[in-house]
Amino acid sequence: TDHVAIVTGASRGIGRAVALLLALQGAKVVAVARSEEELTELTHKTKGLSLIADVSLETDAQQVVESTLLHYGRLDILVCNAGVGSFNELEHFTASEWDRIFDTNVKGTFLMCKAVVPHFKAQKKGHIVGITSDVAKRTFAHGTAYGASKFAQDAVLASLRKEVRPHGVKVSTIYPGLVDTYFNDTTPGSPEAEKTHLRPSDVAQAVRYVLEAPSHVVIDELMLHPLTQEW
Ligand code: NJP
Repeated sequence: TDHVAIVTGASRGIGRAVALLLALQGAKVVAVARSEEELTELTHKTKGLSLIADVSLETDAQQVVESTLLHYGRLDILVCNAGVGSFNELEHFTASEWDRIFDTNVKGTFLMCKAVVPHFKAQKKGHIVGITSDVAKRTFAHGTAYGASKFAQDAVLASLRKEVRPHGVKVSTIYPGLVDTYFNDTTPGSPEAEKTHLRPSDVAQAVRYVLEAPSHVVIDELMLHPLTQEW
C-alpha cells in the first residue's frame, strides 16, 4: 500500500517491529520517539521519516502530525504504541513516577489521537491502532500505576472508537501479554524470555492483521499471549 503510518515508540521493542513490518508492506512510515540514534538507524531500513518527539507534550504531538502531512501530503494510520511501566508496592511509588507513567501512556495516547482525529474525520477515513496491554483488563499486585494507566488508555481508545465510527474512522486496540522488549529496563533476547514471552514481531503481525480488515470491518479488540503465560 502507499499508506502513510505514524508509529510512536518506534525506537525499540514493539514499535520498531511494527515500523519495520509496515515498511516491508510498502507503507511510508513516520517513526516517532525521543532517541535520535535509534530512529536514524531504523529509518535507514524503513526508508521513511523519523521525528524526535515526546508524545506527552502537546506541541510535539501536533508537530508530528503537521510534519507528516507536510512531508507526505497524507496520513492514514496512527499506531499509539509509546509506553512506559515500572512496578512496585503502592507506598513505594513516587508521585513523579506515577506522573511519568500516566503522562506517557494516557496523556500521550490522548494527545496523539487529538492531533490526528480532525484530519481523519475530514477525510472520512483513518485507522488508529492502540497498543495497550492485557493488564487493561485485569489487575495484579505492584501494578497500581501501570495497570491504572492501561485501564485509562484503553478507555480513551474505546470512547474514541464510538466518537469517530460515524465519521468512517476506525480504532482498534491490541492487548498483548508479555513481550520480550526493553520494557521496564529489561534487555531482550535471553533464551529464557524466548520461551516465556511474545516477540515484538508477533505483536507487529497483530497490528498488520487489524489494519488489513476490509473497509466495512473494524476489529475492535485483539488479545494475544505467549502460550506459556498464565494470566
Ligand atoms: O517497550 P520498550 P515495549 N515519547 O521499552 C518509547 C506495551 N506493552 O516495546 O522515546 C515518545 O522496548 C520509547 O522510545 P524513546 C507498553 O505498555 C508491553 O514493550 O526513544 N516515545 C520506545 O521506543 C507500551 O505501550 C508489554 O525512549 C516514548 C518505546 O516507547 C508498548 O507495549 C506488555 C516516550 C518503548 O519501547 C511498547 O512497549 C504489554 C515518550 N514520552 C504491553 N516514552 C511487554 N513488553 O511485556 C517512551 O502488555 N517512548
